[in-house]
Amino acid sequence: MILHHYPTSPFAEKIRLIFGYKHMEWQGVEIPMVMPKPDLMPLTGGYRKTPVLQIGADIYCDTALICDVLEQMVPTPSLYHAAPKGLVRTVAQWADNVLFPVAMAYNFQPAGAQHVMASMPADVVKVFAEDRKAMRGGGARMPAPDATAMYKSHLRRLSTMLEDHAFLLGDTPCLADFSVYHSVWFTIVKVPVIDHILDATPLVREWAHRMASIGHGKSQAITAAQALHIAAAAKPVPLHDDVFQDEHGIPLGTQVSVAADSFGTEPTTGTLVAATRTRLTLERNDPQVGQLHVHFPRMGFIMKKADA
Ligand SMILES: N[C@@H](CCC(=O)N[C@@H](CS)C(=O)NCC(=O)O)C(=O)O
Repeated sequence: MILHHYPTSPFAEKIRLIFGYKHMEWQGVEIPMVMPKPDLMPLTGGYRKTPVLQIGADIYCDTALICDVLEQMVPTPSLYHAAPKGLVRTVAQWADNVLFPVAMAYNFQPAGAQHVMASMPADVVKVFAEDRKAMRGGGARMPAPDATAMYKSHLRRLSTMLEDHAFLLGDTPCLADFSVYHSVWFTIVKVPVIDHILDATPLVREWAHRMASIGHGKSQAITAAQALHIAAAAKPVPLHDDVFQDEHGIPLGTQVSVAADSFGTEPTTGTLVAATRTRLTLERNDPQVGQLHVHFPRMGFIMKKADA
C-alpha cells in the first residue's frame, strides 16, 4: 500500500487520516507539488493530481476511489456506518467539490499565501503559482472576500451538524468527516495566521481537534525508485467479477483516454479493460515498469476513444 503524496496536500491528508482511522500500515513516496512529476507518470500515464495509491501494479486515482479501495481492504472501522451510505457519499462529495475550492480561496488570500510560502525560494513560489493557474485553465481563484463569506456560511452549517453529536453525521467519524476535515485542516495547520475564521464556530474547531487525534497510522517513507521497482516486479490483480456497464458505446479492448472533468485534466491513455458501475480501468504497458492497471472513479471523469 503506497501513497504518492506530499505533506501539504489536503486531499492526501484525507487519506493519511483514514489510514490512521483504520489502523493501517502504509508506505509513502513524496512527490513534487507541481509538474513535471517524472517518477509518477510511469505509474499513472498522465494523471497528475495528488494523492495516488499504488498497490503493486494497480494504480488508483482520486481519493473517492482510494477510499472505496481502503474500505474494501479494511472494512472495520467503516467509513459509512454513521448514516445511510448515500448521505455519507453526498456530503463527502459536496465537501471535496464545493467546500474545498472555497476554503482554498480563503486559505490562499495574501496573508495565508505569504505564510505558506514564507520558507520557499521566490522561483519556487513563481513556479507553484503558474502551475496552479494553468490547472485552473488560466482563471483566477475566487476573490477572497467572496470566499470568506462563503466559507463562514459553510462553517456555520457544519457547526449545526455538530450540536447533537461528536461527528458530522453521528457519534463516530465517517467519510463525510474525513472529506470536510482536509479543508479545515489546511486552515488550522497550514495558515494559522488566518484561522480566526473558526472563532465563530467553536464546535467545528473542537471537532477538528478530535479528527486530528486520529493520526496517520503507521507509515514508512520509501523512494520513488523503490515504488517503481515494486510496480515493475508485480502484475495487476485479475479483474474477475466486474460487470461491464457500457454508457459510451465503447467496447472493452478499445484504446481510450480518461481525464478529470475539471481542474487538472491531463489524460491517461490505455486499453479499456473494465468499466463497472463505479469505476474505469485502463491497462497500460509502460516502458519502465511494464503492465499496469490504472483505475479511475466514474464520478468526475470523462472517457473518450483515444483517437476522438
Ligand atoms: N478529486 C481529486 C482532487 C485531488 C486534488 O485536487 N489534489 C490537489 C492537491 S490537494 C492537487 O492535485 N494539486 C495539484 C498537484 O498536486 O499536482 C481527489 O479526490 O483526489
